[in-house]
Amino acid sequence: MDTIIDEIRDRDPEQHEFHQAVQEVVESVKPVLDRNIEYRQQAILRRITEPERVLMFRVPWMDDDGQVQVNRGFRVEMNSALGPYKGGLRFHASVNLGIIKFLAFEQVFKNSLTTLSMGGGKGGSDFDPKGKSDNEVMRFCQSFMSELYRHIGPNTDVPAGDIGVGAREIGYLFGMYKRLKNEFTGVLTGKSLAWGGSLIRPEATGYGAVYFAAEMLHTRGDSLENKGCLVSGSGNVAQFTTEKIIQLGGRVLTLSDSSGYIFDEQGIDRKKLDYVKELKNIRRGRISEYAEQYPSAVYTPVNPTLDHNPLWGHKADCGFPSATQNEINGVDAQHLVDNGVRLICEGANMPTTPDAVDIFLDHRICYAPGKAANAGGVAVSGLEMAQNSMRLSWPRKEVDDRLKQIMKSIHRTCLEAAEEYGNPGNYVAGANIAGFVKVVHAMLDQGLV
Ligand code: NDP
Ligand code: 2IT
Repeated sequence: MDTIIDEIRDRDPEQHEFHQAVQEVVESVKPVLDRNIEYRQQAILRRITEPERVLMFRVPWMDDDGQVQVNRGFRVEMNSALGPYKGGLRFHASVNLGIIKFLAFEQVFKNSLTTLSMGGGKGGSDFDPKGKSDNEVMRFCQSFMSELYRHIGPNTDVPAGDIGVGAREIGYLFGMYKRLKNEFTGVLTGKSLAWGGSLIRPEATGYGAVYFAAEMLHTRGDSLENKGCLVSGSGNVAQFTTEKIIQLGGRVLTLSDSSGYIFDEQGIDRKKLDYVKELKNIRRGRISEYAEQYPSAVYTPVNPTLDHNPLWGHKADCGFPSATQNEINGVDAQHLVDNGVRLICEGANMPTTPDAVDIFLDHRICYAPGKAANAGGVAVSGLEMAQNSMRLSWPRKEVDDRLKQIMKSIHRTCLEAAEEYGNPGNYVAGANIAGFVKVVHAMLDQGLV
């Protein structure tokens, strides 16, 4: 196994996030490989870590000043053993091939855990939507889709949103696909309700993460009632995580964006959350404005000279990292533990560095990795695909009930797999093993392809 990780590092030395994601999965599944000699004979690890297809393309577009801009587009089709490639698109200046590969790799196991028929993929661009006009975003999306449309389809590869891709971007992308293919199909998820979207899809990732957290606490005879919670991010996942925590009686104390964070000692209530939604989704403003609106809050800008993020230094019972990868490092994890944190539930993908994960596990914190805890988003995307295929829409309660059931079932599956392979209570081992085993069985059934 060490050889495989070395090979991956030597082959693509700059893909640090991908190495990190692979290392974690490979370490977790060692007991599975030890029990199944066939997996080694069939070179399963080599196959599962190599994308089935990688697309990279030029995305030229014209800005409002008439200047030509060129971005890079990506789609990594990682694994189709369980169904069509499925996973979001991320538009963010930091996007590169290593980040998209790590996200596509995680997506394979996450989608497997949902039990729906979805393979894993991820895409995106280093385009930064911040500060761009709606027209610029539309021209970019149209150019992006004018290449991507060749490679996707409702039974081939079904993209969705992620950082920087929300309802607006999905609309522009869908419009261009429809024009190019002359087809109205469920080729993207996260669509608006009026034209094929599913109720609860916008809420699903955040709600699902909180359902998962509630399940973890339940195993310890506890609940979210009166729990102080630190939430990072202020986008889709953070907003609906906050909404569900409030509904379940918890208190959210923080939110952030890439410029800084707010700490509101009185807690973020429904009215304040409505303000955040309007600020971030409609005005596309900055979280610093929250502290101008509500004097109970203090805004702290990002300080790049610090070796830690002060958001995680506040005393709280639960942490819900919901912004981006590697946002909790070892120093942050130690601060959280010293302050008595009981639960960390990852709304974001891989927000915790490996040394920080070790600190949580060593201290027996309830720690839920993203591929289990944030699977509610892609699960409801799967339900959107099902509704599109039937040309029907289910009521809100039906989708929410299915989401709850799926999160409960993922929670149980993680615990059972962890127990079966000698690591009881460890959700990292459980999620990786359960997700992996199902994909591997399908790969073996389907032969060497
Ligand atoms: P959004 O674009 O809606 O929000 C992202 C939030 O995180 C913003 O507040 C953004 O701040 C902040 N952020 C982004 N990059 C950074 C960074 N490098 N440093 C600090 N803050 C940052 O995205 P989502 O809420 O959809 O995604 C958040 C996380 O959840 C991601 O890790 C994503 O992969 C994951 N996820 C999303 C799912 C979904 O259904 N949307 C499903 C499962 C996981 P700013 O406004 O300054 O950019
Ligand atoms: O990381 C993720 O699971 C997502 N961004 C959602 C993917 C999807 O296809 O809904």
